Amino acid sequence: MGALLSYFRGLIGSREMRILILGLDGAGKTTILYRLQVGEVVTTIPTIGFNVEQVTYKNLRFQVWDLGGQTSIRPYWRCYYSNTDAIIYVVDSADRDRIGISKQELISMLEEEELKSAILVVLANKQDMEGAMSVAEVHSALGLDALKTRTFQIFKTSAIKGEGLDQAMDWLANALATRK
Ligand SMILES: Nc1nc2c(ncn2[C@@H]2O[C@H](COP(=O)(O)OP(=O)(O)OP(=O)(O)O)[C@@H](O)[C@H]2O)c(=O)[nH]1
Ligand SMILES: [Mg+2]
Repeated sequence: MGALLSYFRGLIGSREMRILILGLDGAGKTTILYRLQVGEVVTTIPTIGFNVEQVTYKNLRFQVWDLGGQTSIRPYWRCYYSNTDAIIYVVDSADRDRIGISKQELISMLEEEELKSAILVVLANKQDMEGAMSVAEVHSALGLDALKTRTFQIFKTSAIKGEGLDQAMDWLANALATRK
């Protein structure tokens, strides 16, 4: 019985996790995807459609989908929701004008049935920019206090400087490994 259990645990453990990176256009999603994959800053152009890459982080394999965030593309996000283990939601912390729109998009995404058990990681990105909102400001502007049952955490990051991503991925890897 014990052997059978560990066999099934092994099967689950080796399954590739499916992660979506979402957020408004220009938030830094594609920059973050390639930071995670190749460990460097790549020059990006606005994503029309998606990028998908295999990312290995501390022996865990992820299939990471980076979707374009422009207004006209956002309605297509839902086509990618099924079987998603985690969402990395990226915010441009320097974009105070659009934080309200970002909040609305986050709320409507979290209402989706297909995402009800997905783990949420919010990245308050572009912390290197002058006048960027602090992680506490982003937390409150997105209304994260209202989340009741969702497993989530917020991190401050600078994709350009490569800061904060390790902490976020460590937390996510742990949350995925220990989720019920
Ligand atoms: N200063 C600063 N710039 C960043 C950071 N992360 C990304 N950028 C820049 O922000 C711009 C947009 O980054 P992208 O990664 O293309 O944004 P995106 O979220 O993929 O945008 P869409 O594909 O249009 O949805 C690029 O010029 C990046 O170099 C950061 O942490 N700090
Ligand atoms: Mg992009």
